[in-house]
Amino acid sequence: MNMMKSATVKTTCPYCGVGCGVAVPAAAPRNARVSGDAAHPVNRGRLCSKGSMLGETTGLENRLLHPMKKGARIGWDEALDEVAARFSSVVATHGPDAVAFYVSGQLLTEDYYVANKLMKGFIGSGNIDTNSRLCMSSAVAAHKRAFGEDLVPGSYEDFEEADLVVLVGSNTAWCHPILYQRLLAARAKRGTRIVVIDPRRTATCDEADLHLPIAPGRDLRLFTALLCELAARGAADEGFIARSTKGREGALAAARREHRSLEETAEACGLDPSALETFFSWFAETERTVTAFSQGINQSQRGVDQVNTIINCHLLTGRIGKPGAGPFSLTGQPNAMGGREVGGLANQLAAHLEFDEPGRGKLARFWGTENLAAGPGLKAVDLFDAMAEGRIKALWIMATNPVVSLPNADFVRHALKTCPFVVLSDCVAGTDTAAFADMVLPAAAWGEKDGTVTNSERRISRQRAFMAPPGEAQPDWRIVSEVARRMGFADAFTYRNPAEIFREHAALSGFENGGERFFDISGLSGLSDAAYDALEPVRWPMRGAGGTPRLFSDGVFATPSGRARFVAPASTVERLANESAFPLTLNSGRLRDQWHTMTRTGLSPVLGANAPEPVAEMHEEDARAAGIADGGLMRVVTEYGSGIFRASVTQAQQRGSLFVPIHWSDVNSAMSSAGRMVHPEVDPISGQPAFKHTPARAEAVMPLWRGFFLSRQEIAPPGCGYWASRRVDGGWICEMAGLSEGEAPPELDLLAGESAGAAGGYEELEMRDGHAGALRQARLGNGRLTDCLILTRGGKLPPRDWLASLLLADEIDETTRRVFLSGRAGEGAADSRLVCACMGVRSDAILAAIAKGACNAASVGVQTGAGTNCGSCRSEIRSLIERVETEEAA
Ligand SMILES: Nc1nc2c(c(=O)[nH]1)N[C@H]1C(S)=C(S)[C@@H](COP(=O)(O)OP(=O)(O)OC[C@H]3O[C@@H](n4cnc5c(=O)[nH]c(N)nc54)[C@H](O)[C@@H]3O)O[C@H]1N2
Ligand SMILES: Nc1nc2c(c(=O)[nH]1)N[C@H]1C(S)=C(S)[C@@H](COP(=O)(O)OP(=O)(O)OC[C@H]3O[C@@H](n4cnc5c(=O)[nH]c(N)nc54)[C@H](O)[C@@H]3O)O[C@H]1N2
Ligand code: SF4
Ligand SMILES: [Mo]
Repeated sequence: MNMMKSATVKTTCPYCGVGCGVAVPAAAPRNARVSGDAAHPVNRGRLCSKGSMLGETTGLENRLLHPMKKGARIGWDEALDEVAARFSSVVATHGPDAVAFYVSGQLLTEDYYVANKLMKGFIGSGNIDTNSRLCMSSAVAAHKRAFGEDLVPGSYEDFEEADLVVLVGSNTAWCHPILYQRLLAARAKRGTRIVVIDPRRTATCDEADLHLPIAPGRDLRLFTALLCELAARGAADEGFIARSTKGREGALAAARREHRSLEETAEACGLDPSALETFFSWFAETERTVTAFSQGINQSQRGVDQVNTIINCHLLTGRIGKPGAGPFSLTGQPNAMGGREVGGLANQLAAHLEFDEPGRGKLARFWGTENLAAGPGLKAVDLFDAMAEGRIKALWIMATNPVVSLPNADFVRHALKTCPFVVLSDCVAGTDTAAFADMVLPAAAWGEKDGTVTNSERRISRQRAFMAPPGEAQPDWRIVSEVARRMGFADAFTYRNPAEIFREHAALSGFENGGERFFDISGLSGLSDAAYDALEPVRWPMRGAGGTPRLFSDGVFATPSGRARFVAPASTVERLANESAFPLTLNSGRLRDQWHTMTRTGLSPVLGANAPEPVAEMHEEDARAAGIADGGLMRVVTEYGSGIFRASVTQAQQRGSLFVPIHWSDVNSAMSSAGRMVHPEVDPISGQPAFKHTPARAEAVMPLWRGFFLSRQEIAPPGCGYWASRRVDGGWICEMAGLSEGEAPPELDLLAGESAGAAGGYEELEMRDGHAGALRQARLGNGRLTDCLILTRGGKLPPRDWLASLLLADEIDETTRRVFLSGRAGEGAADSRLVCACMGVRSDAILAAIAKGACNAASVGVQTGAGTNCGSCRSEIRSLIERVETEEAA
């Protein structure tokens, strides 16, 4: 009878804030393929490449299975006792503010709630901050200033019901792919205009009616000007302004001081005046306008003011709380929003209560504590500063990798070394941060734990377990509760399951809430365990039954007066021009197929194929000036650190700007970690780092030798100046280059060591050409390729795919051996790369389809399947078509 019900487990994707539903066969083995949940209102069955490949990342390959102390396995009891004892003793000796938690928008709401309750409610310090500080805190602060509470007004339907969608500082096509696909599908029907505001021409620009390649950091100026122009063009909604807002005159007066003419603003923003005029007039004339923004806005020295200027434009035009209209903060992590609901940021309390009265009093009563933190704790960057000064003596990090993701990352490493006791809870072993932890605790991972997450449109969805945690891994809420008990707070942490925690969280949201806090999900506080298990995705607020797709439709906001506030920015004066030593602006962000520090997506051969190496993008004139060649190596240098990247010289990048991906770290590369180079500048209000705008310079790097190493076994760091390794089908591949005389070219024996699985010994193949500095070595075990090394001083290297495919072959035949040794390895094999990760289609297949007459992405899709799932690769397919057309024309 229950067959249908139990045949699949429905859960939510653990990656981006779109929050797609995922369906997994019940009792599926590890690495089972997942599919989209056709019934989930967010994605209706679709998944992007990362979601589609979840099955490739749920193996045990890199899992942390046991509690470890300084590298040695210990028992759970011992580990929990020690964590509790160390934290208690620091609190007793130095006070509660000498300890801290640094947590993550990748925790489930229940985990997060318990961690926040322990620190703020019972240890009694505000020192719990989260990586959402790096991500959403500017939007949070701006929401509070404008709306009186951290509220995202709209929903995804608004993207579908809008006539103009402005995407600012958001590479939606890659970072919120399924929402982007919903937008494109709606646009095919209603002809929605899309404007993208981004210094780079990203994949998101491909479908845009207008791309404004704004100068970095000038959005404040742009939206200040927009406000003036909207007023001048008669777009103000006087009725709404009078009824529902405050402060229009002040904001407009301040804006008018900055915006004198369209030409002047265009010049300041580095934009063509006619393009700017188009944008202003489209915005002025389109009632149904959504302005969606993400890290290009938030991660800026003026992030909060920038978000408020965007909101100002929507308040002036009354385009908020209506179908197809509103400012929309795109959240990054799967539970960025849920973390804010439970008070994960150091400057707020749980359930949207503030550090004031009556907020503190209410929370203290609800939790029954006398120890509630008196005031806000340290924000992430300040927290690590305090640590370096010796003020934080015990730190617990959960579900984040700060030595990679915080700015000025080498300083973060130093701060962690200074801290006497560092605990890390992670599901993966050997992350970059683990090297700095005294104790690592094995957390249950996605698919093994139960709880809820809230997506960008305030939608609460269940994550459900479909596998047992491996080894001794435990869900985060239980680990934290156990430590709380051992610190003497047993009565407040009696939870037996996540449903109990959720009920308490839901009850708190309604506690002494006479409607002044919009965050209210008290309608869910009476869920039975079974009802919690069966919970369908629902959007808050939810006071009784049914959710709320859109806020503010009655024109009432969460401020004491019920009116929204226009906020005049402090001033739009831009940061100082870059000094001559660092004339470029270093931007950093995401690639289509990787998630942050790659601890999970890095396990997937498919996801690693589209962007196999860390690439820095730059404009051709900047490249020429620095002597940097497309495809060569380059060094990016800032005041804080440097990194080596493969250069991509591209028109997509504007002059004066560099872009690097954030995904590489010391675990998978020599020196390609963005965080080392990022300055520690933060927004003065939110404390969010300005990740997008670090002054930098670029230099050419001339390798003495180059090559790659392919192995069936995980590759240890080869110790040369440049390397980057990744998973391929059947093994690993590592790109390498020697950058200084001291780095002798490696030999296969040294790199490979003794691999397993060659009972009868190895057969070795070798070709050396001392003159050309060429070396080709391979080892075969039982006839199969186990490792191979190819090096050259100045020559060409063979296509990686051909060699990598040999790892899968059962036998390497005579012809293949001869080809390998002759140095013509893979000649004739096209250097193809994976374009469509979902359907596994490579560029050679797409080129073949184009040769057969496919002239647009749709017909390539019909012939090859490429681009027919999540669609994020269609821009790459179109560039292949364009390339062929240009070549044919030439
Ligand atoms: N594939 C993938 N998707 C993800 C993630 C991932 O790791 N991988 N992470 C998730 C998370 S946590 C987040 S926060 C989101 C982030 O999602 P996004 O914010 O869309 O991603 P980013 O690449 O960080 O930055 C967006 C864009 O801001 C632009 N930008 C830089 N400076 C400026 C500026 O001064 N003005 C303007 N207007 N734009 C500027 C950059 O060029 C970049 O294209 O993605 C989520 N989705
Ligand atoms: N230069 C630069 N830096 C940036 C950004 C940028 O644009 N540029 N963006 C910033 C932003 S927006 C973000 S959100 C951050 C993200 O940065 P991080 O949070 O540091 O990145 P992740 O790799 O997602 O780290 C999550 C960690 O949690 C672990 N994990 C996964 N699931 C669980 C779980 O259930 N429990 C536990 N305990 N652990 C788990 C993973 O293995 C991983 O080690 O990076 C920030 N840093
Ligand atoms: S868009 Fe992709 S990464 Fe984001 S939730 Fe959906 S499937 Fe996951
Ligand atoms: Mo983020």
